[in-house]
Amino acid sequence: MTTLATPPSATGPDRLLDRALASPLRGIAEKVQAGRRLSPEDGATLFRTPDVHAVCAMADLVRRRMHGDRAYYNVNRHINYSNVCALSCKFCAFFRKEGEDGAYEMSLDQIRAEAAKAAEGGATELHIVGGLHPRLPFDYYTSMLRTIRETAPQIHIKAFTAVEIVHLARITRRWKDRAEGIRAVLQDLKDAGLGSLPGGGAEVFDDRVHDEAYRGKIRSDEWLDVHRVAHELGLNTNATMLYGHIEQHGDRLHHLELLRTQQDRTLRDWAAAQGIADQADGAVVLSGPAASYPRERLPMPGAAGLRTGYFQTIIPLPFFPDDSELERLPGPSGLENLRTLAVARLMLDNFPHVKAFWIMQTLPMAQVMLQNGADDLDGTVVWYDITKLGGSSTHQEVSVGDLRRAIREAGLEPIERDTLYRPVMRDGRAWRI
Ligand code: V47
Repeated sequence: MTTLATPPSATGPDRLLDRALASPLRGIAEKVQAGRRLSPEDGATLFRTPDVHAVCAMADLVRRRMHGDRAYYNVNRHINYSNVCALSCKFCAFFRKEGEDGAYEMSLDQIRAEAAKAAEGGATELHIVGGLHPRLPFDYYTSMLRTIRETAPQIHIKAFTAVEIVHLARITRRWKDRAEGIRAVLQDLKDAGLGSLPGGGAEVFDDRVHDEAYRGKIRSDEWLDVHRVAHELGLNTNATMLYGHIEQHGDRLHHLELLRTQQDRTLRDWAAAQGIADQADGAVVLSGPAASYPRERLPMPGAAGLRTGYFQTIIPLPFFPDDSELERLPGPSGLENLRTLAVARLMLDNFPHVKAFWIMQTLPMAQVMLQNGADDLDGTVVWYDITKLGGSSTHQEVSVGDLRRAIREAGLEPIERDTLYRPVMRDGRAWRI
């Protein structure tokens, strides 16, 4: 039996990993142990095998290598500034057309009040997204950011999906030269106070699924371009994957592959400065045994040799069918959620973090995921309009105590982080990095 280079875990998955080493998954388990990149064929095997526990054990090994016994949460607030959207994505139950019952847009005064409440509650982050509003001018978005900056100067603003960024480039007629248009919009938003981009709007990078379920939305190349330019401007970003609707496992793997390839390019110089060896095809793998990382294993803002932003976290989002045009579909099962998160951890070997977004996974399920590849639960959230658990209101809040307890019960140490995953020192509502 091979000995692991990592300390044994309180969660006891080593026994399960041994099982993977002795099973048809042996070839994959050996690669994971050695820190070699998994191929799309390996990913397909991980989705196919009945031995979900072995998949999860390998994901847990990787998580422990990257984060030891730490797991993260943050104190944040989400603002969905408008649900009016020019698009009509079939999976979405959030959007309304202008003038339709329930359509809204928040005024700058409402935004200011939300920012003040967030600051009073000790939040370190505002997560802001909305629909593609056909009439709000660009000035609304920059004023929103400046208003928040004035009201709550310490709070990090993570705002606007790549889809909104492209919309803003279009309404300001800066879309002719795509990369330059994106850059100009992002630079204006950054000047007004934008701190990072959330991972939304990616859905699943596949043209067939795109045309059937979210026609009219930006495609994968545009989504990836926005994030690439954001990284060039020094902004960190996240990535999501919406699964469990009309896509197939192969589509999920293709999605993960595109993210992984882009992150390789982004991290190449930093990895060289860290003495991290390139693998075949320039792969930068961050999930190997400790000996592969003579200096830092994970990128952090301001690190030596890091001149750009990067993808911080992947957030697998399980499809919620309720009230959407795809309501006939069942949505993914609990086991599928667990497996997809574990596969994302294993395939995205160059993404520092994997988030189990408790709002969509439920807190009990997100807690289980902490032992199966996830290292982050997201935050206190407070209001969330995009998806609601059967019949619940948009008020969806957990306390810091709930999040910390969930992490402790999973055998891990809860660490409050800011948006960029720096540990937060807190004294009540006051905090510093
Ligand atoms: O882009 C919409 C998804 C996303 C449904 O970056 C749905 O830290 C499931 O991106 N069922 C928004 N999902 C959420 C998001 C996010 C969440 C938490 C953290 C971060 C981050 C980002 O929600 C949308 C879309 O993909 N979504 N409708 C639905 N019916």
